[in-house]
Amino acid sequence: MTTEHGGAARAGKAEGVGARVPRKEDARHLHGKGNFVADMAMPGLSEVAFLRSPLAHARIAAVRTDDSVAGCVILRQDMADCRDIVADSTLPTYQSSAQPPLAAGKVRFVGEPVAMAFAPSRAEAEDAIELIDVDYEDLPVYADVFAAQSATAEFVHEQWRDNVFVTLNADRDFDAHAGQAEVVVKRKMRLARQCMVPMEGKAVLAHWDHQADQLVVYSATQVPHMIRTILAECLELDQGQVRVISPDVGGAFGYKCVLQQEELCVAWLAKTYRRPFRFIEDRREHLTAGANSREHHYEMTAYADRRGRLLALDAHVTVDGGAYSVWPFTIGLEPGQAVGNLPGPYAFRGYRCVTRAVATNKPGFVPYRGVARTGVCFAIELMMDAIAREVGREPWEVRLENLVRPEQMPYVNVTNKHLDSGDYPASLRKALEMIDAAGVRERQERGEPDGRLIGVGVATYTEQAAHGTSVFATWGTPVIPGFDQATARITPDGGLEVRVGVHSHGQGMETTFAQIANEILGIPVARIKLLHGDTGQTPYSTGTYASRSLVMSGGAVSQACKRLLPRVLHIAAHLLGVPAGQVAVGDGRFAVAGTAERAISMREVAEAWYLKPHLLPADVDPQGLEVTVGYKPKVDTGCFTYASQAATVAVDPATGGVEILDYVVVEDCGTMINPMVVEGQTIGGIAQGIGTAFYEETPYDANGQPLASTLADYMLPGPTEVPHMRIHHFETPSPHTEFGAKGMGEGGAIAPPAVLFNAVNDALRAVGAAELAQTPLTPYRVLQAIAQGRPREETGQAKAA
Ligand code: MCN
Ligand code: SMO
Repeated sequence: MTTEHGGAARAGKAEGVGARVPRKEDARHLHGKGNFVADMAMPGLSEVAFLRSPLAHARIAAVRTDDSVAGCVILRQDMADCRDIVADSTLPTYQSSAQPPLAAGKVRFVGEPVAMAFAPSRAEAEDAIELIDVDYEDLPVYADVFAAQSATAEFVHEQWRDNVFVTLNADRDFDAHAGQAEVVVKRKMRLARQCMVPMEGKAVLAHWDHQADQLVVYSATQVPHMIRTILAECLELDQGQVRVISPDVGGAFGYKCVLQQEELCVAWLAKTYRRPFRFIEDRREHLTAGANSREHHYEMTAYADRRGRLLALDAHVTVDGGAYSVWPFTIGLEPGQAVGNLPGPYAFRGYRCVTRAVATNKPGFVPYRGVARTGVCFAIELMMDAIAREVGREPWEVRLENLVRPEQMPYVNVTNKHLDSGDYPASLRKALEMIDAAGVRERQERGEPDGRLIGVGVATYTEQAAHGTSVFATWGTPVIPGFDQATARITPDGGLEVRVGVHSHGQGMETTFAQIANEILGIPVARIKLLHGDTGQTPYSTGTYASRSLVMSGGAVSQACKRLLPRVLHIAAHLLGVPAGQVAVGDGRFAVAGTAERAISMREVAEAWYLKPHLLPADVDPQGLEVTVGYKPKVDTGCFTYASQAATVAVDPATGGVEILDYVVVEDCGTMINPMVVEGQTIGGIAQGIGTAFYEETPYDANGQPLASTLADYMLPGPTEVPHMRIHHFETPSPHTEFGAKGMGEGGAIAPPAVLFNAVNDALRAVGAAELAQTPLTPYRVLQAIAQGRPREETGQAKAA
């Protein structure tokens, strides 16, 4: 059942599930007391700098190092005991790339680390780098994904048969459904290459703990346990000899869910020299040599009836994969997500899709908030608007013809996604009401006094979240997520420690997971401590990505607390001298039902177990007040959060400038643990989506040189570009998860490019402009679109009337 509300705290839930509890983690950040890798001090610490390739594709002919720095400069050949990073998928056709910790033999992108130097300060390390001389021999550069795809020799990876990492094909009843079409609509779309630009870049500090005989790695990572696994493998250490701690992390967004080369290099230094080393990525390194994302190219053909009902879709998706496949998700993740999620919230039944990930001479492609779904939402939602134009209906009317309806739920779609619950059409109708689409149409009729053009755009999307074992198994990634575990331990004074293997780097889990525990055990949120991000203290988890932490680890927290509850009640009942069935829990106290005055505290129960065992019942559970429980949802194909977003924009036809006048969201992530956190996540995601839509691009020239190397040329949205957003919630519980909650951390970032392009294209119809379909939507491109007018040959009728 879908319930609807503005996100108010539910009655009677002071701190539990559904309450707007302020985030516990904010105080330390607001007071500058966070603990980031760059804050750490350690005696004898060496800082590391990397010599990076100035060329995109070249053979390394010779390297000469000045004698004065010989002892502190490292090349690949000095690291014989360090393995390359190999991230292979078992998908058919997959070609394997081995990424060396430092380039060996040749370089494959500008910024690829070729050597590293260490010194007491970063400045001295950079000076040492200056004293290394490398002779390069140019190789043909693949800066364009289509040129790379058709190359016949001198591939990015020389042993390959071509430059294609992997090709995925889907064909579900395409011909049968396409054959019924009355209207055929073709479009091309493209998303630019982008960086992630978290406030904190890569950061890693590693040292050898002689007492524990362990390599200890502090890394700004989302996935500490996986980093431990792969570092041990690459460095040929026992896993027991490696401890990875992810401290405070200044945003991650997917950039930090993979093993980074520099992480491996610094860990190798600490293992080899048995002393501390650190690397902090600077902004230029991030923008030029850090990972890339988002670059997808679409060629779409829609087959529809005259009402705009989509019958079949034919898509070619090309992903510019960069030079190396990243561990553990591989470059297979992006095409895998694209081919599977392109149908989005729609119910059509004919589908054909060819998706390729192609190797080019650019940094590797890394998951970024939304992972392919930002691209596929852009493609399918622009297509919906194009169909609407073709059949002469409103874009929302066409969507309402196509959205999966609530009575069809649960719905298995054309790519076998198990859409679990929700009312997609209702979310769209509500968004239209909030944005006042009818009012915008009237305004367009009247015209604006300042001569600007008004437009309205919508997009509806699904966010597959917390997809688990079976989904990753089909992608054949080196690591497949399974059960997530949580440990819950009541402390001797009646507080609670919760340990999870995921990591919170802005998502507010220190608060929301405490709310889950509070819901079950009644312990105040202030007295619940979440321990996360330290492999030495927490149960294994593949970590935080795919909006999975709440469903998976949060689900495990719920289960662990539920497991503790009867043990606590049993002791409490004994202390109260009544049968366990008569004891009720509330606010960390246990009362005998019906007698308010007979109650004891959690502290008294905990004290009995830890400090006064002579008071315990004879049949007390010897496992005590600590438990570790593993959990995954009943169905592990993921839960599907969805939302409709809508915007009104004003376009200045003289300058090409666009202003967002209004932005609304109607989202449904099932039961919300904390509506305020959900809104914060949504707003942050939308800010990033606005960046994708209007500003962000890492352009490369024909030589593979990155052209945006500072924040003056890599544009980000700031406070003045991000409008106030109005958010409305639906809550349709997922049938598969604890509390019916669905993951939602990425969702905000999925729809904005689609919403804003549709809105701008709607505004520009008045002047007969060409449709814009390439991010970022810059003023220059708006003016170009106006100048070009709409290309007629892009559309046509399938059958003569
Ligand atoms: N939540 C809730 N009720 C729900 C769903 C979620 O209260 N029904 C809360 C959760 O308890 C959690 C937060 O919302 O506090 C996000 O939960 P979830 O959707 O499980 O996502 P994850 O915690 O797994 O976070 C990962 C996701 C991803 S994949 C990216 S990318 C991303 C994102 O979250 N990166 C972020 N949000 C980010 N936010 C910040 N500040 N920084 C990042 O790097
Ligand atoms: S890009 Mo999020 O870490 O899945």
